[in-house]
Amino acid sequence: MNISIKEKILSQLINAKGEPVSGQKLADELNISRTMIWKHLKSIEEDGYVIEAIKKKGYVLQSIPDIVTPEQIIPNLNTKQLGRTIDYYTTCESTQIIAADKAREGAPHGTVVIAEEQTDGRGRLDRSWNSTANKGIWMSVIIRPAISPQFAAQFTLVSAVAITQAIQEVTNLTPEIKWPNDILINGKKVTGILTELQADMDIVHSIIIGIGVNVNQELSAFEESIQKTATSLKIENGEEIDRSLLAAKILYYLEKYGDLYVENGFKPIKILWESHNCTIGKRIRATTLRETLEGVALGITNDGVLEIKLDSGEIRGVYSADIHLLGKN
Ligand code: BT5
Repeated sequence: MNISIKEKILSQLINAKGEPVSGQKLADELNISRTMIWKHLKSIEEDGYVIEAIKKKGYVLQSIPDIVTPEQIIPNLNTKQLGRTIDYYTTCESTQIIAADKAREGAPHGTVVIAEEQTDGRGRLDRSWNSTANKGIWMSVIIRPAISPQFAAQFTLVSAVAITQAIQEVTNLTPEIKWPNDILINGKKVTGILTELQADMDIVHSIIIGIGVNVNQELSAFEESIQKTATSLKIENGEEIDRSLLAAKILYYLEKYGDLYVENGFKPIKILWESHNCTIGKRIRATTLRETLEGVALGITNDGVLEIKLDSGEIRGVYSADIHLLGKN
């Protein structure tokens, strides 16, 4: 892991939780002069942090900016590999496009591309994804699991479980997963996941997991066309959420469940997924690229395929679809 001196200083200030950090101690520990420490502190202040110098005691971090820079995320991070390299943008077209290029260029497992704003955020099938500046988590995670391509789609379900768990822990809200890639709160979409694959016939080179979480938006921030179907964590619980903390938690659970999946297969993930889902047992309409099916969602198979019992009694498995919940069975 390559952490810059500036990141180390910031990390110490954050970890001190409001207590002063001695300039001399920092200089000794990092083996640099007090003047260099002072220069790094100025640079940290330029990023929006407010630091107070208390005579004879040291530096106290008074406030942190609401940004999702590596300096903000990494101190909250409890992972081995995920998020250890973070490529940060104040604005970009789509983190997914940048991550795809980086993956092709050989970026290591766990590399994250994150932006404050996307001007051309993408959903599945080239749909667009509203990505208001400074209000959400718009990130793409490059992973390189040793699995064959046919199993890659299951990482959408692994990711859904991880994000649900992270949201639950940071907010106390209870999100639900709508198969395959939506996370809902009170029936409205708070998160979308876009899983893309770079592979040969029999080997996965990388999976790029695009994660969009609506965090601190007001309803008016969404385009009118989705104001009835979208929501944010702030709308649901009335509080601003620390986006860096949530991003770090998502990466933590993504690593934990990703590893669990690679080591033990889909079974343990399936159990977690089922406990958070709001699709099974419901009457649904599934629109695939080829057809529209209506019936009752019976469950997901050990491959993550959704099984639907049609009114004719026939049971059909769908690999990918848009699901409309029609209500109780
Ligand atoms: C998704 O597609 O839900 C996947 C979204 C993935 C977004 C992330 S952000 C980081 C990374 N970089 C990217 O460029 N993308 C990924 P899908 O299931 O196709 O849903 C798209 C539909 O959701 C749209 O057609 C709208 O109806 C709706 N929608 C768009 N923006 C939304 C938002 N912010 N919140 C809720 N719904 C939204």
